[in-house]
Amino acid sequence: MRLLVTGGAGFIGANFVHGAVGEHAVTVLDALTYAGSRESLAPVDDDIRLVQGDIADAELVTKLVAEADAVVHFAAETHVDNALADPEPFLHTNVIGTYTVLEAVRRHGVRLHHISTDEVYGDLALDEPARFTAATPYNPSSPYSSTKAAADMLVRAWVRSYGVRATISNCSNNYGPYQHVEKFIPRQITNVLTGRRPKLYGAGTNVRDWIHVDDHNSAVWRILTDGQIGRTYLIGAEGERDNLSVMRTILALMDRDPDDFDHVVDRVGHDLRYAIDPSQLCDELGWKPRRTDFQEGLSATIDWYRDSESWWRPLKEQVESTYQMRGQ
Ligand code: NAD
Ligand code: TDX
Repeated sequence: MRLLVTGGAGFIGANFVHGAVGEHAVTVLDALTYAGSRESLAPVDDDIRLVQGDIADAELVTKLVAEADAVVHFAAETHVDNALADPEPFLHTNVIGTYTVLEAVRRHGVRLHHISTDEVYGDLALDEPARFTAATPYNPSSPYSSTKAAADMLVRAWVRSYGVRATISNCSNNYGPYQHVEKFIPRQITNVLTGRRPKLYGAGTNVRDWIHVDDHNSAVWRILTDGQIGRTYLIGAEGERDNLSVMRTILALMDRDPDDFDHVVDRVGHDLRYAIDPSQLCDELGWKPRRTDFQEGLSATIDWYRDSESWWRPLKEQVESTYQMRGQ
């Protein structure tokens, strides 16, 4: 297949591209914002075409889409704290950018898989027995999740109104190599590695449903190849954990005292709990997550950050000074 991967120089996209080369001809379209990095694609440099550009650039997107058999659309502004500070880039990329991709696939009749998040469903109470399913109403809380919800709605409307051949997936929190150090798990690992104290928002009771990035990407492949057009699939790996226990696991794996961290100012409007019911994807498409041993996955991720200091070191000071200004 000739694949166009938007956001392929970001965390999940780069891991996806690493797995796609060899069997497929991959073009990456990425604006290389602060979150994208050529170095994340260094292992596959010779096997891909990297085009630096904006997904809201209609002329460029239309040209690249015309050359592709399928588009996997990862590109987005993704950090909730950044969206709270300045929502405009989230509207531009997540809404106008997705609209631009949709118009191009509509024009050329190209298959699209749109990557989204469980945050579009809002949050759950800690003791709520129900988890998110494809039938859960959208109820986004943050500027980030509201722009992702808007993008999902555009995709659904373009399928229904124009017959665009698209699928959507909404995944839970990913972890693994090449994740930007602004995000929770890599921030804490690199805090320890640089002699800083890890930072927990509020009391740390918030629950996230963790999935290894390789499992997210294997599900994306399954949906791209076997998914039913127009459908939404929820991707999760039964990985619910509260932030305090994730923090303590990182500290234990890095031989630090369990209380060796700071509580900092909580996130405004902080979603309490996300939880995905992945049974539909497992039952209908026969997908199964494989990297479900969280300690093992976290330990491998810690090793990756230990061994990849040249990848994250140039980002670290800037990220921490921004957090410091926000009291986090
Ligand atoms: P990321 O922030 O690491 O990477 C995003 C990439 O998109 C970067 O390479 C960036 O340069 C690129 N980009 C941003 N604006 C662009 C634009 N206007 N034009 C072209 N490229 C642009 O993000 P990620 O964590 O890899 O997330 C990828 C996708 O997965 C996003 O759509 C996100 O909403 C979704 N998602 C992420 C998670 C998670 O836990 N990280 C979970 C569920 C869903
Ligand atoms: O330093 C921190 N301390 C802390 O306690 C940071 C950066 C975060 N947190 C908390 C906030 C969240 O409860 O950890 C949890 C995870 O935070 P993030 O890594 O910022 O992720 P989250 O807000 O849950 O969103 C992520 O998962 C869904 C991705 O960033 C989104 O792009 C994806 O859609």
